[in-house]
Amino acid sequence: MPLETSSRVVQALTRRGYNAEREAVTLIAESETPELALEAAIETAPGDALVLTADHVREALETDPVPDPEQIDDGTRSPESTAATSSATDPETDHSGSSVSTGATGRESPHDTGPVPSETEGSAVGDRSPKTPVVANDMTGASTGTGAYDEFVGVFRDRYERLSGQLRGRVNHRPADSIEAMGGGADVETIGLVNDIRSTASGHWLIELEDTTGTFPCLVMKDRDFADLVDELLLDECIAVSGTLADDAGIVFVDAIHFPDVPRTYRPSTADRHVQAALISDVHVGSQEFLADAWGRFADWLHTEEAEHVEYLLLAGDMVEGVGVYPGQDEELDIVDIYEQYEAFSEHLKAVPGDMEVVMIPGNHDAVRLAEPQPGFDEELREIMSAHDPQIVSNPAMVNVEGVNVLMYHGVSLDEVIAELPEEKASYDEPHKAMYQLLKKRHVAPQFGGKTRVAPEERDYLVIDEVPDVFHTGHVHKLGWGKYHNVLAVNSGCWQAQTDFQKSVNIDPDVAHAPILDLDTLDMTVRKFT
Ligand code: D5M
Ligand code: FE
Ligand code: ZN
Repeated sequence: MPLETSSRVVQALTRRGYNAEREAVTLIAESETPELALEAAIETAPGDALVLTADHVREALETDPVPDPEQIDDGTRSPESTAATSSATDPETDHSGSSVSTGATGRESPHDTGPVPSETEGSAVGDRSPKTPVVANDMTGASTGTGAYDEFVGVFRDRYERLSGQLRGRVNHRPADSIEAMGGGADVETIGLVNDIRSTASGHWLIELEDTTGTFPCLVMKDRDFADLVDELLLDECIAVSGTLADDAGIVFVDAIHFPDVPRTYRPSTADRHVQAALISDVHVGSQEFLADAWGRFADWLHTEEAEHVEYLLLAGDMVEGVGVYPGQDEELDIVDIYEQYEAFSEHLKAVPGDMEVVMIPGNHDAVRLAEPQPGFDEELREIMSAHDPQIVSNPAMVNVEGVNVLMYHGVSLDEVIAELPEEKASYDEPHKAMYQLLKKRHVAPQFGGKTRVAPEERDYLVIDEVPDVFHTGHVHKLGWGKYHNVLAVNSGCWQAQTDFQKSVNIDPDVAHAPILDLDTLDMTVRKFT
């Protein structure tokens, strides 16, 4: 099988039991003889390596007769270059639900859009030939947590180790228990999880950072130009500070705050053919408010020629309304039995063309444990939804679609980010901005113990190890998208009209929109099926 595309390289590596850094994949795919480069890189990697790194590949390419990929300038992307890609725009570009109220808009898309007449139903279009997406970070079937206290300690240790690892290249970390010994006036850099944030009597900010050795207090003076970053902080996220130790060596005066973040020069990978994915969430079948007609129009449209390139359907949770999710929910249920809800959902899914690849993760209304990471659906539910042979994976999961890494996460923590941060940094009207915060913190649910329930596992599956090319969430039932450091963040609205409950808490959902993503350009078009 030729390995000229990133997705094929990923597939070939996965078959051999390797995860790979994205840069490693790119280096292999762009080398003149990818098959040889792949073999050589595997030879170079230590026998017990689980992850093939870019360094392994470079070493292999240097020692092997395979040409150095940097010598091959075929005009395509080169991982070392920091120049903007053709589709890169400002580091942050935003769109939210209100901008599509008159029908669909696209970033640069000329498409005319709107409801599609249903007489097109069933009309055959050109063959789709999607490849099975490769999923990393799926913890389905791998749950080991029992909820014991020491497991929580372990998962936080893992969070700290992995996120501090992302910051270590930028700061020279001094462990909390050895800072004092540096003596007053010393320059200090340290990395920790935010343990406490307090304002002092004079309006400054006292941030307590915790690492594996202890805690240390850090003071951000209110008049510093970066003081507003304190508004962005959530408890338990991992940050670094640099500053000066006070004369008594008891506190660090902060000069800069660093987040793990996404590099500004990040260059997303793209598909090497024109192919599209529909990014959907929050279908809520079983609710009286489920918009069956709109879903039908969407499914019909997928059968039309216009949609022939839409080969993937990514569903980011809340397939069904569930039972007992909030008080009084039974009053609004159309289907009261959870299994019957999934049977009905499966019928609606059957309306989607059978030659599309479907990937789904659970949400908080689905019949899996509420605590995150949530494993993919159990056998009984898989059986019910088997018609499309969907890939059913955990929440969150990193799904590689045609070489594009899509981080799928249902989005319960967005409620928390929106509640905690100032309006301009995260709001229900601009849910993608809340997503930017998660990318910046490199964690899908930073704050522990609030709205988001977290189950302790051997590792913190909620850490964003690898920068995704696309970040796809739902949950807040609002449409919004934009780019953060070239990563496309999409929150995909819902297929459920406003419930009485939502009315009571003032949630005005964006319904029946289908964000359609061009995997070759990462441009997006939103289609409306109301
Ligand atoms: O969530 C849809 C939206 O409604 C999401 O932003 C959370 C919000 N929601 C849901 N339940 C509650 C409660 N009990 N209090 C406050 N806000 C809530 P979904 O997951 O579809 O229910
Ligand atoms: Fe929902
Ligand atoms: Zn939800």
